[in-house]
Amino acid sequence: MMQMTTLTTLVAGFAALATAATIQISVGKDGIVYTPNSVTAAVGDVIEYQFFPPTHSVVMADFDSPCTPAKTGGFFSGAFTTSSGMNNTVFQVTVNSTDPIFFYCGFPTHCESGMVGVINPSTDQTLDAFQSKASSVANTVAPSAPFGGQIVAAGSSSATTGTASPSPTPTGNSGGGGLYSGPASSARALAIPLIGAVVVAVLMV
Ligand SMILES: *[C@@H]1O[C@H](CO)[C@@H](O)[C@H](O)[C@H]1NC(C)=O
Ligand SMILES: *[C@@H]1O[C@H](CO)[C@@H](O)[C@H](O)[C@H]1NC(C)=O
Ligand SMILES: [Cu+2]
Repeated sequence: MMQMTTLTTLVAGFAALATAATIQISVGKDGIVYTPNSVTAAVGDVIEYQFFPPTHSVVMADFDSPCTPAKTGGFFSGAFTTSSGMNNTVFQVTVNSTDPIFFYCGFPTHCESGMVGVINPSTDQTLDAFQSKASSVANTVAPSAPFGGQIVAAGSSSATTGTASPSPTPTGNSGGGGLYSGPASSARALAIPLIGAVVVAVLMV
């Protein structure tokens, strides 16, 4: 009994360790945009927003209402004003489901001009549709204070393995459908033989 519990805990522990990934998104590094602006993430993964000059933020929105905070839940980084290079603090959000999560910059006019992004787009809820709807919004609205994530020192990832994706670049065309899934999938690929090895090792005892 005891051994079984230990085995289960071990396997679960290794699975969590090997699969949690940190996915980095640059905010304003390449102009008034997020880079990449479309990512795929698993439950438990951490999205890390890295801020560049001058002033930007990230707010979660509902698909139907771009440039306005989500009605329930969500997150807001607060406005980051960076003097030069990458800000020394980052905003981290944990992904709790694989449903699409849309976000935008809360700085006036940025959302309307296309500074939007998505985590796990679906065939019904695409970045193109969200962006196009955002372009006709009259006023970007930002919450008053940060919530829904953590502001931490850059480089101090709170993800278990911190499998940081090095300068992720969007794949596919600029149509907005490009998905990024680099280190997250390689971490997952690693997890399978790792778990297998643990099971074999325990069974042999
Ligand atoms: C990072 O952002 C914070 C919040 O806006 C700001 O106070 C700080 O000066 C920025 N750091 C740099 C190096 O610009
Ligand atoms: C995930 O859950 C945590 C804890 O409840 C919450 O702070 C965070 O905002 C959630 N993430 C998203 C993307 O809603
Ligand atoms: Cu912005």
